[in-house]
Amino acid sequence: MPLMQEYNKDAIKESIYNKLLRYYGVTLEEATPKQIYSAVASTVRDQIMLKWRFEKEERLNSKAKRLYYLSIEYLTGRWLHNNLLNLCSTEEYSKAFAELGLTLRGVLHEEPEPALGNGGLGRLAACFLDSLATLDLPAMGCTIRYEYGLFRQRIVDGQQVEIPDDWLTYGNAWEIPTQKDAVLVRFGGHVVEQWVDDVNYVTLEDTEDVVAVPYDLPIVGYDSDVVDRLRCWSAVLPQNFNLERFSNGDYISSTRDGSSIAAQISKVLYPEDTSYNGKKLRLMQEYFLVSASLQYAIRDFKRVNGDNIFFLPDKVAFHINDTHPALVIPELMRLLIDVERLSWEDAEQITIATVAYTNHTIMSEALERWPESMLRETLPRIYTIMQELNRRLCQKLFDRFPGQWERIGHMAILAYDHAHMANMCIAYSKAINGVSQLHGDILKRSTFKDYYEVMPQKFMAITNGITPRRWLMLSNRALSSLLDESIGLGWHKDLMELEKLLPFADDAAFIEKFAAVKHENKEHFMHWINRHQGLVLDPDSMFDVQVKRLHEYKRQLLNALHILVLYNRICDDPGYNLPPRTFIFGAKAAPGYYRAKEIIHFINVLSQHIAKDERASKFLKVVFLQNYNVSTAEVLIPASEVSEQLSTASKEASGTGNMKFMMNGAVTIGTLDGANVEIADLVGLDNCYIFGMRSHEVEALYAAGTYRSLDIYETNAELRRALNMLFDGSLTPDNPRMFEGLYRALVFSDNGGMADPYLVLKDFGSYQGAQARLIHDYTDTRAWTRKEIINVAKSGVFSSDRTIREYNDKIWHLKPLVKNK
Ligand code: 26Q
Repeated sequence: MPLMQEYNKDAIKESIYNKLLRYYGVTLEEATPKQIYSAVASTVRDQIMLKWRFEKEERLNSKAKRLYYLSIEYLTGRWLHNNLLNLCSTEEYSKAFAELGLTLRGVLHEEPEPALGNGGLGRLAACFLDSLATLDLPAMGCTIRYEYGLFRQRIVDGQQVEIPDDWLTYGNAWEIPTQKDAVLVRFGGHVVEQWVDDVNYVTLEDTEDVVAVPYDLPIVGYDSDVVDRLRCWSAVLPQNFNLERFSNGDYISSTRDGSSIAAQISKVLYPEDTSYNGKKLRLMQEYFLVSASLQYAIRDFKRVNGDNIFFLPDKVAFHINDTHPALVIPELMRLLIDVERLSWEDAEQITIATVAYTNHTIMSEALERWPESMLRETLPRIYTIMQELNRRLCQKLFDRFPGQWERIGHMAILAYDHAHMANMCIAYSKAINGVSQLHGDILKRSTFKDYYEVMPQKFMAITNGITPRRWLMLSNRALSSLLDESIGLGWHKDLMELEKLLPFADDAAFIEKFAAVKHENKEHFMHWINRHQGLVLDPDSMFDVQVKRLHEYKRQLLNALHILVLYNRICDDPGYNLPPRTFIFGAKAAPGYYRAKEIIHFINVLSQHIAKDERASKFLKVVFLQNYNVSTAEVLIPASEVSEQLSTASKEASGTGNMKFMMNGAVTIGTLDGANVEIADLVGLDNCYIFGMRSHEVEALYAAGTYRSLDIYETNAELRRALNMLFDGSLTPDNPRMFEGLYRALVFSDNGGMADPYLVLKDFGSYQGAQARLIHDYTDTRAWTRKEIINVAKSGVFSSDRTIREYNDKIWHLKPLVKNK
């Protein structure tokens, strides 16, 4: 990479001086930290743009097939460090910073956090882009340029408070507006059909139109010449928008047809969707993303490959990340039929050959269903296409299962007044993918069993992965250096080489070095949290971590109740003497998810309660991290020793946090769910702590309907005591019944629903047993460190490079832009 090597520290320094002067008219001494960040980012961007050209030209020359990966979320985290790393420039920049009196950490910290996602699904999309570019594969990520990302979380009086995330206030140094690729997206209106010479022409009239303007973020591959892009569409109202009325607060009549909802499309990630208008806005967001991306993709296809649309499946792949972009299917049909003038049959064939779908959940409330009336009103032409897709599908199903109306209703796209998006994705795409082996099995065996019977060849399971660039090289410099010096540099390009570490697991000198790295990372985190939340941690205590979205199925409550039981034991036993532990939680609850917020409150109350007890707090500390996000994860995960992965078996499709912890040497305590199953297989039962019901047992228990958590409450005295503390005033004397709702939901089936649906009580005893083994093992530092090393050594398979290769071999069939590298 001659280009980057020429960009040495002196050139970097000069370029930073120049940018400061030209952009802001200031010297380095006068510049604010934000200006410095921005100048630095701009120098990095200059380097990227040179490579960007290469991608453009090479893709045109080779007419390479391109992937469009559509996702309503992209949880990218900050860019500067990642771009430096992937350009192999971190070292030169660090030298330049040192001479300028700056620190890398200080500059990085100034970048606003792009939080255009919630959790695993969005982060997976970001890891995929990193791997696609690294593997030189031509790809474009597509999403929405939300002006406000996921809320920022503050904890006030122990409770979550949501603050708007105005991450674009200071601009975004990486984005490149690309007005020339703007397209029109049309909503509402009515369908007009015209027969001309036996051909049915369908048009839409009186629509409400929105302009989709793309802003591209460059995606630099690691040590690669390819720069892919993440295209973020922004919604702008066209000229007929009446600005004057809008500024007078008359939002409703400010647009031509009297509705203002379109103006909100790219305002915020997940607007509340409890109201009709909230739901409709979300539907509009999904169509906006899909329609803009597809129109552009077809335009680009023609520019590169000419007008013969029949070649589309050879040149373009659309990937649907969960059902949120499922409208790709009817929108592609619309474009092929109404615009390209293909027959239904041809359009259908092309669509199926071009589109693939990944499912990320079996939780029924997250499987998208839209009221038919809303679709008809918002997207009338799309709706008529879905009707026809449904009619043809049901006809085939009827031939196959005559008279089985219930089964057909279950498989239909439109049934019981709702559109079932997952069914459309399975029926009209070439592949449906599960995100771990277990999840893939569950989709076949249970969730989409009927479909599996009809089209088994479409079902795949490609286990998720994480990019080792961000989650090891960038976030864990200390471990990366130790790896370099012990197993060489091969792991940078092939993470399976981490296995070379195995022999070192029994090498006393290496074990010591590895433990020192962990300790250094713990101290680093300790300073970090001290700066951010004013907390003081003991770096010699065990760091035990559960960070992820807050959801009942993830069972943060299981962890918290176990801590409460430990606390009671300490209070009861004057001779208690086990290694001190710091339990760290981080989680955001969806704003409308009452129970999840209650759990956050409970964890915070528990934390304060323990902190007040001088003796107990020698052994236990509970920390709730505010506003858990990608940047926090980068500091926390390398410092972690125990990774809590407690989901009710069958509910966590894969998990990717579990992989990040493993790769950084934390030992998993978890159920046999999602990718935990594969982690346990890889490291062996001696190097992780597995507990709880298996997924088939959970399914059988639900089916039998015989579970009574009350029985467990009555028989397990320690657990009962902890549960009683939720309403007896021990934790909250001013409001004794504060958490009675939590307690009741675990023990009684108040509202006709099942008590303890996520089996917290059922798995408690087994969890407690695993915890006892774990804490016993931790006391032998050497044996424990050995487990950590084995975890790192076996984590190579979870590189998203492996995941992307599998997707490419089985589904996309893209060719690298650079050959013989
Ligand atoms: C659906 C309908 C209406 C509003 C919101 C939603 C919605 C939003 C976000 C549904 C789901 C999500 C996010 C899901 C998610 O993050 N899933 C995770 O995906 C990871 C990547 O595959 C898996 O590892 C996790 O197991 C899975 O929980």
